[in-house]
Amino acid sequence: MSLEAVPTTRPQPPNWTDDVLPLITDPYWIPEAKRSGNSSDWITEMKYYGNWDLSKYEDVTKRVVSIYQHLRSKTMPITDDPDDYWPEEALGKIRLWANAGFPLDSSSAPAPKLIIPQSVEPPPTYRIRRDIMSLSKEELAVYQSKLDDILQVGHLDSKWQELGFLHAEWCLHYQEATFLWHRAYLRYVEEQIDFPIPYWNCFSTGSANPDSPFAGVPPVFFEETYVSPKDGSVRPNPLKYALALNGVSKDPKSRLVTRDPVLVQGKSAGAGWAAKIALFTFYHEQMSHSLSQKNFTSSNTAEKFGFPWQNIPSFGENNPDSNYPFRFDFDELFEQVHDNIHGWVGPDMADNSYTAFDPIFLSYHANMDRLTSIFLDSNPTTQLTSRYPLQPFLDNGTRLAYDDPRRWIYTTIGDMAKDTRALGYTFAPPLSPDVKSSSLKSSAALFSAPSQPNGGRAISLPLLSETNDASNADVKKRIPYVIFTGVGCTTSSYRVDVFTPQATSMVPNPTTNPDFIGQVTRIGMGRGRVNGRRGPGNGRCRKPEATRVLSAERVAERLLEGGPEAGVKLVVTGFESGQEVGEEELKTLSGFEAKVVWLSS
Ligand SMILES: [Cu+2]
Repeated sequence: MSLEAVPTTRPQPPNWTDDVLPLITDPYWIPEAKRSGNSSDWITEMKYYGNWDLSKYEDVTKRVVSIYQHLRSKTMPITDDPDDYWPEEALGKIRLWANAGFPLDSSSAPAPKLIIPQSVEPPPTYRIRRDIMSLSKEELAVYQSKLDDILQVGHLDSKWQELGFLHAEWCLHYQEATFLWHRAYLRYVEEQIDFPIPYWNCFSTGSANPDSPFAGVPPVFFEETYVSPKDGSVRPNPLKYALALNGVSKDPKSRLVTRDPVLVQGKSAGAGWAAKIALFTFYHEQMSHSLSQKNFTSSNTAEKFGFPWQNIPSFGENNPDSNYPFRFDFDELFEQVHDNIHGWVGPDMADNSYTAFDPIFLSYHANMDRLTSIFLDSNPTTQLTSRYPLQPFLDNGTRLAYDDPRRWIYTTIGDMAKDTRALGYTFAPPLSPDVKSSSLKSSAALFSAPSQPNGGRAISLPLLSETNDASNADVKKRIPYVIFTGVGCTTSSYRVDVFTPQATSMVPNPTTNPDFIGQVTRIGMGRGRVNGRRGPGNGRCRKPEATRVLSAERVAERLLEGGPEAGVKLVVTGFESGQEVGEEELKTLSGFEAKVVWLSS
């Protein structure tokens, strides 16, 4: 290692007073509004953790190597916001200052000595996925031009069409791989466009309030034009004008992707808008419920992956059936609400074969990926089936192979379950904050509170006689859940609205109808590229063994009034027809029967 750091070419090395202390007390790379607050937080934290003062010359000189190493490896500062990380330029100042013998101010004579060698490792760079609502017009235009010029969303025979089919024909659903498969997909798309996909935070507090600018799908998806950063020309907005599957939308009148008319109209839809946005009250409850679980998954795919050990509190030779319950795990509960929001956006987004042709899909999934990473960070002892291949992705989702028979070369669940920074990206915090979810740790809190190893949470389906006995003195302390079992792939998409047995109104509006319990959306896998050639049951769909769970806590009193056997009323609506599905047709489908169970809280 040479002494290149010694300031032979510079008249003055950095000194503490003019150069180093300001990095700590007035970090120039942080937006001005947050600067002094962040600075005093860093100083307070170091006083707390190490009992030394980051703003004191003596304390910093004594610990400079360790401070530099922690700053550069980004374990300091403790933050959720990648903007807080020290840039390479600021780190260089600290290094040169130390190697010059810690000059106090511009009058101190340098005393060169190598203390911190220049790093051989390149500085880590991440793509930072930002809240799409926080991007300026110019920043958005860069993203729009990538979709326009590289992916060519308006053209057949384009990368965009290939990506849409890649999702339609290879994606995994109803299993632990779902969100990690989609992580690889997003990663691959980002590699194509060399740009971090901005996320649509549908878990923001604003998204459930019809008057908030955060309600509904972000406005940029409905804008007519954008200004190309390449040549300044005004062009059709690719976030709106994307060509649907083979140029035919789920709504066959359109060549372009289509969305629910209420979302297109926005606030001018009046009462329809308010009712549509009000559904996010439920979606947020469902998301919080899934994020508050302790297990990512249980190996209920026992016949494939082994024993469902996470559900079993103690092993015995006669484990009762009730130890093998429906699952209260992150992956299934999160997929359930994920399906609802797909259905909520409408025609193309509501069908699994069509969905990835709508650019909303990318921003929507970027957010689901963000929430998945929050879950994984909050539950660092999560166990997954690490070796399961996520075809057709290779090399952490950066490349594809569609027909290579070597299963071991593909990206695996384990590859995708890593800290996203190991995969080259991270997230900036949302503009409207996430709905509070008390069990979640921010990644910053992880440093201060070592996580408990989780042994899994056993939630078993109690015997019906036990749960549905309304005379049981305990019942008031229990929470009712509406459970659908035997859920699997269907060809078409359906919306299932759930009401109390006394319901007289079948309007699915949570604010006006006290008998509305909630909604389950079943996203159809579609028929795929050629009618009839591909559909559910081609081997990518598991046996119908998933469950869907709605909390009915809000209507507990009314369910009790209805008597223990009363159950719930369902209205099933087909997405394509917009019509209620008759009983005869329902009998041919699996997973459309609900039961109410009362579980202790
Ligand atoms: Cu999805």
